[in-house]
Amino acid sequence: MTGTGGDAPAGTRTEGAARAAAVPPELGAVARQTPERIRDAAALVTRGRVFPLNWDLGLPDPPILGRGRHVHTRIDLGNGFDDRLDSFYPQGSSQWDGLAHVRGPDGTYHGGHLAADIETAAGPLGIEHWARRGIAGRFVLADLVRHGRHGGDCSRRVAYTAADVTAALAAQRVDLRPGDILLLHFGWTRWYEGLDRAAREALAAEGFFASPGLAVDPETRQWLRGLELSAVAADCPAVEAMPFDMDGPDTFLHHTLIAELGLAVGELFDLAALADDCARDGVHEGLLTAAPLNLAGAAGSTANALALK
Ligand code: UVW
Repeated sequence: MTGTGGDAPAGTRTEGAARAAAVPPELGAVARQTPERIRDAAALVTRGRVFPLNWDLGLPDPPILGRGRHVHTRIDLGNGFDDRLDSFYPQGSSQWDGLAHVRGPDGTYHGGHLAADIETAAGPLGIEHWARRGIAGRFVLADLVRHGRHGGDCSRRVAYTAADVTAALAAQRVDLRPGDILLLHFGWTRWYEGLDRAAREALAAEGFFASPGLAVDPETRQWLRGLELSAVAADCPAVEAMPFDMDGPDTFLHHTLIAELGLAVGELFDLAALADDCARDGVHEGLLTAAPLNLAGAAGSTANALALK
């Protein structure tokens, strides 16, 4: 994604490095994943089932939202192989958006940090701070294919409000608790897999094409503030409904999710098998773990996420 709107306050790279060295790393809302909550989430693993949430690294194909296609070279060593990835976008497929991904409408990043603070590999908002800690907690899956309004047809912009998600969770008889990781199943990855080449190319060419996702209305933002989640992840490209207006103060939910609340935001998670399993056994909660790339100063990472039930 390019062009998040707003002008960053001035600051040089050197000033930024000095300031960044002086401020402790920010975990944002991931700090809500306390040992007690992780222990309780682990107790939800009763069947020993593991659901990898990483989509094929080569999907979407062609890449969407301005990202490029990685080139995978297998290097023949004579006695085996190594790999090389060129033009690799860690946020091209299943991904975490880190705290440096989007700044707020006032031009500052989560915690009031300035652009100069994060233009350094030693900055307080890099994804490495989550990598060094790990992401782990109770997940709750809201199945908006089975309990929503779009029936898994992801070709239109359908905006899900707080009331919609709350109703789905009530129908599934599951609650949200502080520290949780909310998973939103819109059916986008499965829908995309059913598209032909021409339809996929049309999406890639369009930029911010239509997609279901969370609404950006005041009630939904207030609901998100009150939930005290640690993360929210979805199988659609932006968690929020697309298209959106990135430049308005109240029209881009990433402002609230990342810059204000400091949530770990997951996109293009492959939730299809997990959602099918939850529908089968009626259990929409479990343990989620993820190990973001330990890449200093990065704004995002491949998801590297597993759900366990
Ligand atoms: C948005 O930020 C809207 O999408 P992405 O995280 O894929 O850049």
